[in-house]
Amino acid sequence: MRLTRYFLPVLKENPAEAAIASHRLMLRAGMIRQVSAGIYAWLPLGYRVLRRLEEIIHEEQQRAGHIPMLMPTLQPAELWRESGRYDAYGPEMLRIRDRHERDMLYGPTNEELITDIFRKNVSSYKDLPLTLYHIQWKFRDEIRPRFGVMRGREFLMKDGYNFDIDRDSAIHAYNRHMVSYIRTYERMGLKAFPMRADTGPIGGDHSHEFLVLAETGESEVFYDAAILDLKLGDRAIDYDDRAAVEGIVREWTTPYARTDETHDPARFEAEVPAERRRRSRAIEVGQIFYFGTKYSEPMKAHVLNEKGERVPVHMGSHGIGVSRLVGAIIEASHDERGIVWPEGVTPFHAGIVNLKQGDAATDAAAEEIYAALRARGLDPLYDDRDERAGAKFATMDLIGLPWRITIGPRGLARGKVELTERRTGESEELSPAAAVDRIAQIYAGTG
Ligand code: P5A
Repeated sequence: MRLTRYFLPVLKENPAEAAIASHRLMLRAGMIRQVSAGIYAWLPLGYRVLRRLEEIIHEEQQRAGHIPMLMPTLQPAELWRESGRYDAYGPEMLRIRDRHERDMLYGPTNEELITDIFRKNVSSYKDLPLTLYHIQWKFRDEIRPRFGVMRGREFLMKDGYNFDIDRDSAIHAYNRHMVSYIRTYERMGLKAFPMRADTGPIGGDHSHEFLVLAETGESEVFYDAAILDLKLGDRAIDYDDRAAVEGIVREWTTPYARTDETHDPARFEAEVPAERRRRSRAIEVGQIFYFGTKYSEPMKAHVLNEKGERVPVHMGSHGIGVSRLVGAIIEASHDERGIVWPEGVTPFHAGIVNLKQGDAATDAAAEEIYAALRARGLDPLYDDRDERAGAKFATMDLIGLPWRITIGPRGLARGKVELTERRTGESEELSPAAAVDRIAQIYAGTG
């Protein structure tokens, strides 16, 4: 993309309404604009990151054997009356009436809707296990929407639902979700830890939240510092191997890690040596639940088991806060100059800065590098504006692309350009071809 043809409305000043870094930087970098309290438009740069997160989520969900689909944002109230949640959900639910006076709602989550689809289409254990998921906008009329996309009213969620014949099989689905989420967050460059959590309005007796440690987080967590060393990396995982998946879950859930709702101070002290006890703020970027027959019983989602008996199906639901993640990644990765995107989620792979726009030699070199990166399947952002070098660097630093190639007349006379890493600020002089090679190598493993 050439910057002169893009839409990147960056702000020079800090917006007064933004209380935390991610909100401020998303506004300043031209990623989002507020439309109404807790409701945002995603401008092109923000939309790219959102799409990138969706791609990673789709890949990891499908690797775990989960099937993508798409349900609507609007749902009929009847389904929620069946489960008993229509009244229980309270004022957080946005209720709508259509022209036929039918009660509708903007879905805050989809347990009822997916259970209805399931019961109308599946009747035998032979069609199980089944896990369906989608990535769709949700609405929760939060009393205090704040921190930009962190606590929105309209927000993007990946929500998945498993259907299994019995508890053991459903627990395997729960474990698959935990492992696939660990991998998903790692690919996004985040350290997110599963912690024992409360089940809230979703219900059930088994739940973990995924938390990213950050001072500005809205959750309070207590954990054993041993969790900080856990890493899945690129080890091979057979998601059908129950024991192997459970082994990984055990690795991640054995050290003490709980949110304040489930925190047990006596146990914390007994289990964790004092020097490893940590208390911190954190951002909840996902949550998984096993709730058995909580929805399948009242909604009569029954299947025939092997003995020919009609039994309610065992279910769980599993969510990732996709739009919140954009904020969480920035909270975890920024400095005083702007965002620092992890390579796995960056909106553009590299920035190209031409220090002397209009100069025949630098223009030609910039075009060549731009074309070469694209030929390698990469997406560069070429700052081809007629602007001072300082302004170009400030924009690149603000929007946080991990790598920058700077082309100036002096270096070019010696056949060199400069390759700079955003995170460290370190630069190296290379030939244009070597700079392109280096960037292609860096991204070779990030999918
Ligand atoms: C699991 C999937 C559920 O709703 N039903 C379907 C279950 N879980 S949850 O924990 O309530 O939400 C899942 C994730 O969505 C994000 N989230 C939000 N993001 C932005 N603004 C909000 N107001 C908001 N509310 C929830 C969180 O990341 C949460 O973990």
